[in-house]
Amino acid sequence: MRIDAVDAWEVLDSRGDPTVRVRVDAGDASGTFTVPAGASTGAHEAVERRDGGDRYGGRGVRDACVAVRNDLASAVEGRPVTDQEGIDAALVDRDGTDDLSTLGANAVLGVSGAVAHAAADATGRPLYEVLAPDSGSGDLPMPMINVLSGGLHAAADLPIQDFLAVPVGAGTYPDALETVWEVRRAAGARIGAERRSGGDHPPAVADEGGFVPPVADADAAFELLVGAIRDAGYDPGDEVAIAVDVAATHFYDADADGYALAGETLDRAAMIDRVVGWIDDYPVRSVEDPLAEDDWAGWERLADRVGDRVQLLGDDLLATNADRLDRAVASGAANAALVKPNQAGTITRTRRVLEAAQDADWAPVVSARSGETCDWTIADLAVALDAGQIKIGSLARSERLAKYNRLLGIDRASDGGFAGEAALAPRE
Ligand code: 2PG
Ligand code: MG
Repeated sequence: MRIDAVDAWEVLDSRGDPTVRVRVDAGDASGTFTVPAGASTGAHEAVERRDGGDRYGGRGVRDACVAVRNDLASAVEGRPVTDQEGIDAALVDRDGTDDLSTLGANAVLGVSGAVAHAAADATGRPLYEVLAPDSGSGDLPMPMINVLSGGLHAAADLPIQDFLAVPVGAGTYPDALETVWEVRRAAGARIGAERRSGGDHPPAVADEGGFVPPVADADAAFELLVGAIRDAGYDPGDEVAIAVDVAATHFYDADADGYALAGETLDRAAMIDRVVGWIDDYPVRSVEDPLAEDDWAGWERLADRVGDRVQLLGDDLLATNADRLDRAVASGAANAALVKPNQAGTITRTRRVLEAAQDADWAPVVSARSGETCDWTIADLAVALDAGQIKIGSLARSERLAKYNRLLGIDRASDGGFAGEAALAPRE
């Protein structure tokens, strides 16, 4: 079945910002994909194209949609819709730059993702099978689920971006969701009880559905989450562990060469000590972006100290970029890689980075962005490539639940194997 039409138009995402939606037609089959967008974006991501100007505060994507229709469509029309690799190569070639800055990574990924969905429709198979290697698809991933939000995702005083629960004691994917639902509810009750109004109304939520906690320092947030895990009846550490996305790039002050954390600026050594302190004091099992995206020396030093005990997860550091992953593996700067399709720019590039992480015995974690739609492609990607872990946000807001619920459907339709705690780095 060959591609005979490609269309693109502007829609609005979960923050109400414009984003690119692409539809690919191949005979009677079709597929649609909608591109996500980050807020705490790294400097090394493929380049998202925005219109600038007055429309939508400069965040319009009409030019990216025009690029799909005028430049990318002709690169893929006539090609077999199941040739994802060949199509992705043609898309990258048509852009002509490594970071996809000519036409825009949001234009390129839009087509790449829609092709995958059209291939699923054309072959009558679920997306997680179409994206899987010949050996077949993998297990349902262990989710790390956002409970408390700060940083660039919330109008909070807390500079650290995400405090997440990892239900390491859960034996199935549905159990994992139910466990964190209880923890999240307990966290909401604690926050509600501290507010002057008290009562039963749930606290305000941030971009990814996490609660905005009334605390400014990391220790208070860790204590709140540990307390919520206990309130929910779980053992902190053995049954529900903590993951944290420090997102340190976004409070690193280049002029001071230091980390500006709630009223103090820490130099690299002090920041490393601070992170090690959190790992020692709380049941922290995974730490994402504890240092800034180009602080390679800091990452290596931290990995030397704690890389055999906890998952050190590179997001801004790696930017789903094959060269940066190679460098990090060679230098031992981390032991896990966040994998975001829109950092990479095509499905094939995303797959290659994920597989390179697996080959290095690192743990890949497929991740949503803070700006999303009800598109659930990453759920299928995580199962197809047996990623082992997924990060979608909290158990609230439909753009998050669309993906959690898609995984419940895959669990129902498949054998329901669950990656479980063994998916986390460091690998035994
Ligand atoms: C991150 C993501 C998702 P954003 O930092 O990991 O939480 O945020 O999409 O804003 O980069
Ligand atoms: Mg991150």
